[in-house]
Amino acid sequence: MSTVSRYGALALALLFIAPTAWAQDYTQGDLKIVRPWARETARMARAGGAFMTIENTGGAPDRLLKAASPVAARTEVHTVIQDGDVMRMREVPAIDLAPKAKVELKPGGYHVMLMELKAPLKAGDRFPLTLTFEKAGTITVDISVEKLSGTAPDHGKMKH
Ligand SMILES: [Cu+2]
Repeated sequence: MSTVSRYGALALALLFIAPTAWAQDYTQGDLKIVRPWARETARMARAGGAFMTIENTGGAPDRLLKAASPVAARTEVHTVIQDGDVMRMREVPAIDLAPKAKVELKPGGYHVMLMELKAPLKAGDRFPLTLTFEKAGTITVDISVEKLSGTAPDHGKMKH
């Protein structure tokens, strides 16, 4: 099935569930991708972060190598490091997924950086994100854009 028709079917299915019930998990080979989401961005922001938990249920290590999305011209895999009293983002070549490990991509830590956004990400929107793993291959997940309360770092404003 093509990505386009899969998303068409997904959009149709969404008509029948309440938005608050949205919390789709995905399985790809030995990997489970739990609750993929992105933070709403400010109106003029050109970058945003996407987050999820990736669980490796298998007995062999895997790695998240890259991500891509039609909402961003460029996508990188980032971590956040503390540099004095400044938090900075760094691109990483991959995120290691050890056997039986659960790796959380979250604000202030690992994230998928959506760069050169074509439009701001608005709470309630959804968009596809394609993840490429070394062993498990490629999977497209549906990202739900959410408002983020609290003081988690705003990835659109952080230094690189
Ligand atoms: Cu980043």
